[in-house]
Amino acid sequence: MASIRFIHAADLHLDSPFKGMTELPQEMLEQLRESTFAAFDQLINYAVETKPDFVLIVGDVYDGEERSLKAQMRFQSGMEKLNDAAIPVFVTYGNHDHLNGKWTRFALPANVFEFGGQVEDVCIDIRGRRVVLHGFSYAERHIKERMIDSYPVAEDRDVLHIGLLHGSAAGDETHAVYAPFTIADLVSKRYDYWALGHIHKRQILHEEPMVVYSGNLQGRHRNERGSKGFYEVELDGHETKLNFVSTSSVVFERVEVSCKGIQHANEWFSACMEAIDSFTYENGSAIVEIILTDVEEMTMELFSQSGMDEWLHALREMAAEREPFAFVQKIHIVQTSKLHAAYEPLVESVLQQIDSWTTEQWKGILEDLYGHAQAGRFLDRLHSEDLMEIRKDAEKLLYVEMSKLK
Ligand SMILES: [Mn+2]
Repeated sequence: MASIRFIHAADLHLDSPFKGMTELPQEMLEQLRESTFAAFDQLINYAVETKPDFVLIVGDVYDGEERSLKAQMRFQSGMEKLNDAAIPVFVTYGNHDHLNGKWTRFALPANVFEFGGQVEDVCIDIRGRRVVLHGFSYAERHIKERMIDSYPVAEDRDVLHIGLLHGSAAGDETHAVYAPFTIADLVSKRYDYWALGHIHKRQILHEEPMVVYSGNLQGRHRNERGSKGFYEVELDGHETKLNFVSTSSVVFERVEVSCKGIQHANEWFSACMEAIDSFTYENGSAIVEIILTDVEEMTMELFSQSGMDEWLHALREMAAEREPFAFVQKIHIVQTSKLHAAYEPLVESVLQQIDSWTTEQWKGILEDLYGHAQAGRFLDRLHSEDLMEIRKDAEKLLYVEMSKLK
């Protein structure tokens, strides 16, 4: 039977205020404050050009429960473009734009279906194929109950079922847990695809059936790093194909700069700018944290000759002249010798663990990689020098990661 193709997006957070970013020069701040809209426009343009069967938006269209007039106006205009292109849109509202908020009313065009406060089903027909969508909007900000229990189990195998759910896995302590579920709960509903929202990090929780967080369209702070966007999904009832489409107009990221052999300030500025330029060349405008690695005594001495604030401001000034823009939010120093003292016992215990692995255990550990249908063909056999190299890399990685914990 013919396949269907749709867009799975979530967490647009239109009109995010980027409150903590006031250090940015005016022009950059304006671009950043426009970024959630720019990302949304990318989504709309992509849909108009590629004409998917429908678009799903799984919660947090708006950043605030008052749904700013500007945000609604821009959303309205996007929905009208999709209406003109005859593309249906299915929207659920999340904890940020729950139904109990107060906002200026707009009437969205006829192509947009908004889910209400209880789990409901919508049947659509795509080229003779029946598709049922199941979802709900947040009736109020804090939905702590297991909404998953209200989703019906799919009985009819010739119909495609898609669940829309804005919430998080029970027991996830990194986010406020709303509308909690377990992966087993989702799988037990026998749907063909679960379109999740709420967690801003893009991730696939389960395959067959696919359980997917598309992540947000645009990063909002330094903990929402990397390229952001939505998934284009192709479903035929047997196979699911996912295509990630990037929309972020400003990327948050950590950029590493090796300070090996650096003795003079100009060498340091060149090393940083080279790293920044190559990052923005690939990713466009960016807000970066610079992670200085391989910092030896000699370079520490250089840094001590001026205040760290001065280094930061001088580097910001240099980066500000670039197009696409780069803003250096922070500089972290990973000083090789000092770190060793503080983290040595911890790293040492990990290295001892690595050293204790037999050849058989190494094989087991690397099995996924070597057994991979595509990647496996490109890998050489591992020699003992390679294992030593991996051990060294692991050591370095541990120090770098731990230095970021401060
Ligand atoms: Mn959100």
